[in-house]
Amino acid sequence: MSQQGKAFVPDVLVVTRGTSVHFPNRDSVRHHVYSFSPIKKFELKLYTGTPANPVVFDKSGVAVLGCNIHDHMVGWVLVLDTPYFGTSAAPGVVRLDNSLVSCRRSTRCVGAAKKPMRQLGARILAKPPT
Ligand SMILES: [Cu+2]
Repeated sequence: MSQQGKAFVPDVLVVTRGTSVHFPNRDSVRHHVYSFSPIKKFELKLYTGTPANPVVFDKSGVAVLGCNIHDHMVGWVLVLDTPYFGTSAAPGVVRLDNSLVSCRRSTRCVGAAKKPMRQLGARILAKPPT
């Protein structure tokens, strides 16, 4: 998940539990990325380039990321126990095999299923606030 134009790109990153995530800074200004979320608390203090060590997301749930320098920066890492997931583009429809997951009011949403091809198992796990 990079920092580009003083924003997290992508703004929502979906990974499976145990994934290592790098946070390359593609801006010319320094960023200070942190999360206080219970599933993963970490801090990448003022840096340029790519920090040597990735952040390992070893618990499932949602980590909300911010930057100490740029208060408007916000990103979400959604950590799932299932490899079957999709993220939407606006206006918020996710296609999981034959099933559709939609969220009406948010611009982005994430759908996940425990098994593929099972519509009942699909559900919206996170809706970033608009
Ligand atoms: Cu920043």
